[in-house]
Amino acid sequence: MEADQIRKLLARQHIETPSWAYANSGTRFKVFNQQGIPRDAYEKIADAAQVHRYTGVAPTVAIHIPWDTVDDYADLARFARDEGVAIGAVNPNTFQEDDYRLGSVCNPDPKIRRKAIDHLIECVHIGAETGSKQLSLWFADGTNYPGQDSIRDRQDRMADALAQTYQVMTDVAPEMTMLVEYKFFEPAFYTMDLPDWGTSLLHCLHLGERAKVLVDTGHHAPGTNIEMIVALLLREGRLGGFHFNSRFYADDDLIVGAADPFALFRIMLEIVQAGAVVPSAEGDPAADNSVAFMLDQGHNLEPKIPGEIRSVMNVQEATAKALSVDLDALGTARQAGDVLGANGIVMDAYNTDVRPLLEQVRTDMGLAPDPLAAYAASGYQQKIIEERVGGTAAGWGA
Ligand code: RM4
Ligand code: MN
Ligand code: MN
Repeated sequence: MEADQIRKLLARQHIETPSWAYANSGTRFKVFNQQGIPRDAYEKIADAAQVHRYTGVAPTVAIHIPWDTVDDYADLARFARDEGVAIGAVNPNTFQEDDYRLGSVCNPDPKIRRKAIDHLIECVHIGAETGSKQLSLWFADGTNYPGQDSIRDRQDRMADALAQTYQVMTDVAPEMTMLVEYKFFEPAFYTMDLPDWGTSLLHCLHLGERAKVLVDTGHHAPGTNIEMIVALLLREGRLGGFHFNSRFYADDDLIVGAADPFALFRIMLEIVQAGAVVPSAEGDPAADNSVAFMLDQGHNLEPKIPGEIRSVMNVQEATAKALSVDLDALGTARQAGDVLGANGIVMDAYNTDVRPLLEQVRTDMGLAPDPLAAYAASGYQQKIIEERVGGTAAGWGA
């Protein structure tokens, strides 16, 4: 691909940040409190807007309900617009109440299932009100012991809950896509009701075209070849999006591209080869094969806004490297059975320093070439530390 074409694609890439990345986070051992943390959804969006201001490619922010509950969602969407961003994926939360001890939509008790499904439907309405394009579903549902519950009945309950929600989405939010996330273990350890991409895909196939799989890069067993999953889902038109983060061991939710930038590059290369870096037909959701790039991370030790800026830059660097692969030469080498040649072409691109290219992209967009330095010089961090005194800092309740 020509350099100016690469720069154009990079300028159009869209990487969503999560509202929860700006809140206090930690592990089950300790949540560390930082200064200047947002107290509500409005302040989280203001912080997310900073990431977009300095990177130019993070124009939406995902919300998590009830963490981001507000009285007036239209007002929240208006506020986001004034800040230069928009509301991204709406993430229901069915994992933090005592009622959900035995699961939410897969719970054996129909009353609890009803409550959980109603919450999913509430989130569809919030999506419609805020102009969100995605309903992003992750379930903590599962069992801890053999015999605890019927694996098959739980699948039926999952299918029913998804179908009810999909129906409402079709009725009231025609622009939304349902993203179905999976996770191989945790919090349940014997079975998770959506443990892998195959299970998510099976449910999506039953639902309809606007149900797609969400790949959270931290939700696989160590050593899983994630780009293989990505290639298969892209081939079926069912890769809805990513939750990017990086992991050393489990669901670490650390900065994307930190633990294994090569894996991130390999994933992006599959997306580049499928032509799915940016929407193929803007305005026409049916013809759109692009995937939603979303971050799902927490910054337990490092400051939040710079942590998100770094993460966006890491995704950009992996994308730039993947776009730099000479696909014509790669095709020729593959056809000729030139194993070393083909691998060499991919590795050459991976080993290219794309930082000057990205600086150029930012300069072309009217931005400072170094987003982290520009943010540090802006004084925003000091301002929120001074202003956000009193109230309750947002965060995990650990
Ligand atoms: C889960 C999953 C979800 C995210 C929550 C906070 O492990 O990754 O996507 O919303 O964590
Ligand atoms: Mn996730
Ligand atoms: Mn996760």
